[in-house]
Amino acid sequence: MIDNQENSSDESESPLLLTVEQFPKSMRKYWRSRYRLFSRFDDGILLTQELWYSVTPEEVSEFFAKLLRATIKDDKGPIVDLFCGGGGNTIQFLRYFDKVIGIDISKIHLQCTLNNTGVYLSDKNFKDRLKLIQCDWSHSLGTGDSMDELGSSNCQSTIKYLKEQRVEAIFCSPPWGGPSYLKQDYYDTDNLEPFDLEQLLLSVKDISSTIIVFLPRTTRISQIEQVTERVFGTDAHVRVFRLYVHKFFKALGCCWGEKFDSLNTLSMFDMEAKY
Ligand code: MGP
Repeated sequence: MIDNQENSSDESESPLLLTVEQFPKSMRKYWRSRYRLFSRFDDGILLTQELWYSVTPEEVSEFFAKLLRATIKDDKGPIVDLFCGGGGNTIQFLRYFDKVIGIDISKIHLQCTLNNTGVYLSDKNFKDRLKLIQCDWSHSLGTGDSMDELGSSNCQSTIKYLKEQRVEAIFCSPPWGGPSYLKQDYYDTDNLEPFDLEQLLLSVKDISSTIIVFLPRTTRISQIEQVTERVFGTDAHVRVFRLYVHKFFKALGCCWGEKFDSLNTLSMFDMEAKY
């Protein structure tokens, strides 16, 4: 089920964080938001410390899944959830699409994704529709540390596989560098991990021409536009959604690709999907 593409040791993985007693004080707000992150939290959701602050709130994940469903009429290939983390987005993509590929550097994140997807989907055949791949995306541009040739070749074989799948869309929710991004007035997309926004777009644009990147709400639109021009040319444009949860502005959803030009967002409102 989980393709172990890296030979990473589990010792560096962050442990599961499951009860309020285990929470550092600075992170209690995430515990209070647990049902906004996962409405079915009590049914067995598993998250690590890193996942608590980076998982996409369910309302936003469902918005992304509906947005892609409204954009992609006749899907033949899968949706890729790059940096799938705790699986919040993967779950919603599986509700609206037949096939999803989740990719993450961390084995424990992939295990959380698998577990959390099982909490939501009653269709027990979902495992046939979901492929999880452990891959360190920092090797995707072939510029990674040459000492780690194994990681590099594993990442290249993942990319080769993705190109064969005719991926319909690639959704990226990369690490922003932790919650401290909120201490700055503006977020600089050069601080994204494993590399900046320009490199991230370069690393995915040959896998699918339909791309979404989830970014901090404090990112300047002008920076997103400049990167768009550098990667896709002067005629290219990006569609940016401001994402709210219970009226609070949480993040930006940035969409690239011709398919978003003709998108009718009204069609998203009466969509229904399976659990
Ligand atoms: P937040 O950054 O803690 O801001 O989480 P919040 O809750 O608005 O803070 P407040 O103190 O102003 O209330 C907002 C959302 O951003 C989270 O639920 C995640 O979906 C997302 N998010 C936060 N971080 C640090 C990351 C990250 O590193 N990567 C990704 N992909 N998403 C993140």
